[in-house]
Amino acid sequence: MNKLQPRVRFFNYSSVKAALGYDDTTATYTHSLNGDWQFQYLASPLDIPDEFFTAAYDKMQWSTIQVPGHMELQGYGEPNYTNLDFPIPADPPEVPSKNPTGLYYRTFDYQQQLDRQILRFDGVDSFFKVWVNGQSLGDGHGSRLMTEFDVTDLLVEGENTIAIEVDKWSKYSFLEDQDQWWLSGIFRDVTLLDETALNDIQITPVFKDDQWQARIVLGETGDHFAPVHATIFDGETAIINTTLTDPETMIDVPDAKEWNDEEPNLYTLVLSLSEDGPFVPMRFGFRRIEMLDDQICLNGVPILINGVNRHEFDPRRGRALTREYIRSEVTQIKSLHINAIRTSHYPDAPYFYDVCDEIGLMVFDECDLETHGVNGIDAPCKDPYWKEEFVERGQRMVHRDFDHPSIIVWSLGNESNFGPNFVAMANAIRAIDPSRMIHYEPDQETVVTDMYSTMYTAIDELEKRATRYGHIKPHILCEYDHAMGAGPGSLQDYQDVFRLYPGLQGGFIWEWKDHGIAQDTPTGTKYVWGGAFNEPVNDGIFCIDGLARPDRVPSPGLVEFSRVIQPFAFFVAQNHVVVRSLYHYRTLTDLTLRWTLVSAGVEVASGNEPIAALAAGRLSHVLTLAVPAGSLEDAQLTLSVVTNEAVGIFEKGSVLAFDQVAYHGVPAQTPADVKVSFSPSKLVLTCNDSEVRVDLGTGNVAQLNLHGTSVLRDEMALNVDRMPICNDWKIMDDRKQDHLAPLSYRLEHFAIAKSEDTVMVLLQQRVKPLVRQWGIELETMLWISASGLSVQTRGWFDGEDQPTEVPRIGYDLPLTAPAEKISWYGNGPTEAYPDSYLSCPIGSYERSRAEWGFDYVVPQEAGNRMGVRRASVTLAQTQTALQVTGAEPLNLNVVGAGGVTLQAETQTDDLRIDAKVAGLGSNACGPLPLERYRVYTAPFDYAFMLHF
Ligand code: IPT
Repeated sequence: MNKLQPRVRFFNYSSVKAALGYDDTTATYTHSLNGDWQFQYLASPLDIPDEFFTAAYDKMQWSTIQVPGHMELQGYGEPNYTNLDFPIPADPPEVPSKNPTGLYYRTFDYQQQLDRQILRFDGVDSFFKVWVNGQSLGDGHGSRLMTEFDVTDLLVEGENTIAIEVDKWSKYSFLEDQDQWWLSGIFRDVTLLDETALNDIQITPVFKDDQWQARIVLGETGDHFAPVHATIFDGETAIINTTLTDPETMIDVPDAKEWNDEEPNLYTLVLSLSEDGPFVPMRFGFRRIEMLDDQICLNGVPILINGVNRHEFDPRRGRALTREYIRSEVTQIKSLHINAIRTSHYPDAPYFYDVCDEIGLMVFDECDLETHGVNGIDAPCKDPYWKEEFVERGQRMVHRDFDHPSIIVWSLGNESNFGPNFVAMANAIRAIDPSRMIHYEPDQETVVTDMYSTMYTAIDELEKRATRYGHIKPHILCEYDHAMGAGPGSLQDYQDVFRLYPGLQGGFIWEWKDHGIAQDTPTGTKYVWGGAFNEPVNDGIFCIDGLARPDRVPSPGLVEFSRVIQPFAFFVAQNHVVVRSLYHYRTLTDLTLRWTLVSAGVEVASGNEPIAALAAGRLSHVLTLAVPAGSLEDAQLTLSVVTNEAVGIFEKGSVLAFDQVAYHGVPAQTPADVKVSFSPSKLVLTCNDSEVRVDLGTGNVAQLNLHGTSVLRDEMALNVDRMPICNDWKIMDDRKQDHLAPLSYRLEHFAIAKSEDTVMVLLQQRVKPLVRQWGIELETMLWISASGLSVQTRGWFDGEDQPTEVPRIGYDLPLTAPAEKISWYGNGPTEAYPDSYLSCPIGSYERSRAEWGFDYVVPQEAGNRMGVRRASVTLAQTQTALQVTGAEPLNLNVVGAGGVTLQAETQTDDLRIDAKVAGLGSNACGPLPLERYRVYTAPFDYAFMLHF
């Protein structure tokens, strides 16, 4: 009867100024009951002495305990770590009669200030009963949810008493089986609040007709709605002043600045029933979450979650976190470029969301619900007995946290199977708040959820799912790259697929930090895991599986994660650099590119280049680094983006991103005049008297004109097939099924960066075979400068039916005239393949077309040259020399048009520049090439240059 319906968490302040300060620890009408309480620890609730029930508290024996805090971390009982097992019989809803129980008691002085008084518990684990001045107030549960009681009729002026019984185990424990230490007690704030009739505040930002509005829904106690003064502040400035005469009002907010995780603009609504106060502030932000083109979008932009799962944990205080701890931890997370947090697996302390709102993190707010240890056929989610409890847990979370802009998704819980109680819970959540999306991983068919969610999915499996055609919901990895001990590996590989596939919108690493409990020893602090307290059932080191140590020292894996998700990407060719912003919203001005060139460990040159204002997702200009001409041995170019001014939490001089690339040198600079022009179907790039044309349909280089001579007969395109050799015959039927050739090409996206003498074109292409569903995502950078056309390509195979191997990966250049003469520096003089090249030492060689490929009696693939550093191919007729160099040794071949054996009579050739070429084997009668000589459909990258 005294228990309040779920509502938002708010405070009354005595002045507008104090309200805008938003520090509830100083709110006049707020009386903290935190601090030392009298305490008695019992083995069971059956042992509670009569004096407790008769309020004869001074006749009882008391020790003390700190509130907030856990009993087990203050000498009462011991922590127990389990992942999914219950350390009690899995016999819901029954709990053992031996059930550690804490009795809490204190007095407090109180003078009435406002109409009604509320007693608020932010977190008590797991079940409690309360008495005020000896009168029973009721009970509470839902360990990480807020419980409030109306105590107006129970308080007296002057001294009051409050007594609380906390049971460690309750039937609700079966819904709170999260992978963490079992720690009980009053572990979050206890507060007495003076309030007016104002009872609830829900603010929903609404974007309509290009205009932001705030929908304000207020709750009041009593039968009539009393008008409420409402002022919206932008910082300290009142921008809207009005009186709300209805429980629901729409307020237009012209020119509202949007909230996003990069630019977390906040507004404060200050409400009061009377002009003299008290004043209730509520922060909010203008942002919208919607599904556009099957992607979750924040303010119209698809999100990419680079997040962590975060448990609340302090190695000395458990889940009883101080505000300082929360702020410093969340700030640390933000400083590492992490942009999202899943509150695994329960709603966090309220202050956490204030910090996320303020510094900009996207939050998946997860309900306090995990039934891992009892997830069988009679899992609680399927049992009507638990239905109401499921629904209420959802409602309590959503009501408490309704106004936080950082929360973009409600998560129904973790690992609790799927069934009708979740359907009811999701419906109840949508009824309160249709403005956010719903997540719940075990809902694998997305019956109630807005997104697919999986855990620890392998990258190839993700690619398969991502490339399924048809309109499907997006995919989020609610947990991936388990960070236990050394590792996790493949962070960049995950990042690559997140960035490649629109349907993959990122994920949350499991998990942010180890939960080792601190123990002081004569030699210093050590951190212990499950079993350290001789728990008969425990899961050992599974709680030591974070990116950071318990003391928040970043592991190498965390440093790596931060590097992988850094907000800038670098593209480099020789001494030309393009920086790309990977931010989604913010434009950054005042950035510097800092660079250092080191050869054999010795610095050769360094410098700073200003980067002009860089909008989200955009490329910078081509920045040219002043390095001396000539080639360098064993050289690395290290680049970083540094802030010239403070940006959010980053101070002036912060390194926001860095990269290092191998550097081979630059030729003496010749003046170049580079121009870019478009026709509807072509992009034309000219440099002095040479020209490169890119087809805007396929994304391939369609023409290369060297000083007035066209060298391409057709598009230069990536291919993966070669003419079969005799040793392929047993696998040819399978290979035909893969339809390796011909391939088709589609340009998906391109961007251009330019300077006076250099242009870079970034191309994203989709390459597909006929018939099949597999494909290659290709990202290619074309650089055009006085030196020539530099091609840098990265590719990822995908699709459910993708072949596991191909005979080669590389570009075919259909030549306008036969290759009359080829000279090269590399393995030679004859053909060489990875499993057959010892007779071909590296050297400088020259061969005519007729001498190029071995004339096998049965026509087949022939002629590959390996280890090629540089080559020159002279075309017949024009005598144009097409010069090729590779940053790394290349494969080079001249074949008949379309890849057939060179023939004297056809005289139409293709030049092949391959990243990878498969070995030969002897499978005509013997085995296939050894594994190490095969070309697998793994991601690849390579680069070469065609000189002007
Ligand atoms: C997954 C849990 O969701 C998470 O809480 C944690 O326990 C993690 O495992 C292991 O550290 S569930 C697992 C069955 C994949």
